[in-house]
Amino acid sequence: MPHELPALPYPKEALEPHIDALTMEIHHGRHHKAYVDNLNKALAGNTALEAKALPALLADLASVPDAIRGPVRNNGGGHWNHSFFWKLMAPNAGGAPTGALAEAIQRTFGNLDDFKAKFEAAGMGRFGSGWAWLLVQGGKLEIASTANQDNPLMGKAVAGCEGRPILGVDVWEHAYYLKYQNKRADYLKAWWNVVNWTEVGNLYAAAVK
Ligand code: MN3
Repeated sequence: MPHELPALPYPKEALEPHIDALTMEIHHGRHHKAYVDNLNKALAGNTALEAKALPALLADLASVPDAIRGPVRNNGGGHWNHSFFWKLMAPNAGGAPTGALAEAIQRTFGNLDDFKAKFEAAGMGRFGSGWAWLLVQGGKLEIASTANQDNPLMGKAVAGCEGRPILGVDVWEHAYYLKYQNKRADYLKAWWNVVNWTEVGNLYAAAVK
């Protein structure tokens, strides 16, 4: 099987009380695992596509045969998005970005609080299921949101936005319902307490290099 479920980079209870252990266990062990399994199932027998790295596969969905394009988009997107998402969080994290990323946020959004408000609004504004993103496009920071498991790697024609994601939050109900029920706004506010700004800063540095 070409694609594998990555281990969580911390124990499932490590993000308590902001993200509860049962949510992490189900989100990683069942939802993310299902994306990986279904991606492998969709690609089975197509050795050229099986050998392709996931970002390259998502960046060129047009080259995927019609019969499996939908499953590859949904499950390949789901696999990439969640692998990315786990690394953006850490225990004892939160706080504020530093260095070049902090300066870019200030330059683009005025200050960190205004950035957070706009990012939360992108998450709140996504009807149904999807993601909110902070991405680098043409050297500049942008906030975007995508539906379902789409992401900016898929390009504007598919996902409605493009660029290199440096932060992303899952606003599917499965990401927060057990603890926050229908209160997506409360989840998004609490989520800042687990954001791994060191990782986000590294992704920013790589994206503007
Ligand atoms: Mn999810």
